[in-house]
Amino acid sequence: PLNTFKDALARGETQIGLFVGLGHGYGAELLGSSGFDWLLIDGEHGPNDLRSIIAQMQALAPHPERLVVRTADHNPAVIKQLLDGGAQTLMVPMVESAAQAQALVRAMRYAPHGIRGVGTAMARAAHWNGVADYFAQADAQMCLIVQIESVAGVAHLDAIVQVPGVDAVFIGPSDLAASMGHLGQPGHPEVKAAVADAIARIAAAGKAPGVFSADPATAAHYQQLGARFLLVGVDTLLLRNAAVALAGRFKPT
Ligand code: 3PY
Repeated sequence: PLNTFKDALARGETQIGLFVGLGHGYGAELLGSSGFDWLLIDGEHGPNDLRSIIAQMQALAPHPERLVVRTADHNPAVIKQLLDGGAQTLMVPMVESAAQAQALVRAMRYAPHGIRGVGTAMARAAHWNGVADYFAQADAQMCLIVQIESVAGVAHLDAIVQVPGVDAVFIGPSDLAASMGHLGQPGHPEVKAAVADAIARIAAAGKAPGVFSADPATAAHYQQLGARFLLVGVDTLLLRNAAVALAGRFKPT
């Protein structure tokens, strides 16, 4: 299918999303129709491997426009397997240079534009008019979101955002805070100022800025500053907090 998430980002439409950290197809299925524009299957911090990610992609098959997968790292071999399994939009953590961004763009494209190997056992082909149609369309449908979440990444942001094939830049406030010497304080004023500056620079370059905050007021603040795709919560925290609150009503401590 054509990548309507990529198109929405290119048009500057706001996309509100949720972290999916449960690592299970059943959880992804429950969230698929929960009202969020996009869902981030977290292959970086969630308890995931390739098969659990593919199970979640299958669970989200009725909502392909909502599916974004975060990789654990920059490994092109795993990127290839995720794309063959059906992912079209990837978020890649900890990008710190234009060269790293270029390598990721190439990992997501077939020759002559990249190094993606040509698989014949691809699940994705089943959703197109055959393999030839997929090969004709795939490169153009790939959507790469790079994550900026370190002092080095922020320093090289202007070069990273210019790389053709980088569709959007997502700022990771927690890692950025740690990198700035404020571990555990994504709401620290210096971190918030750095996030605001990055949002402005990404938007000025004509790319979509994105950011995470589980605090609704902070997320709304970043949205006002120009963030166009946001993660506003985490499924594991929603489940845990709802369970604690309900238990507490019957068993006050
Ligand atoms: C971070 O905040 O560092 C993240 O990667 C989550 O968005």
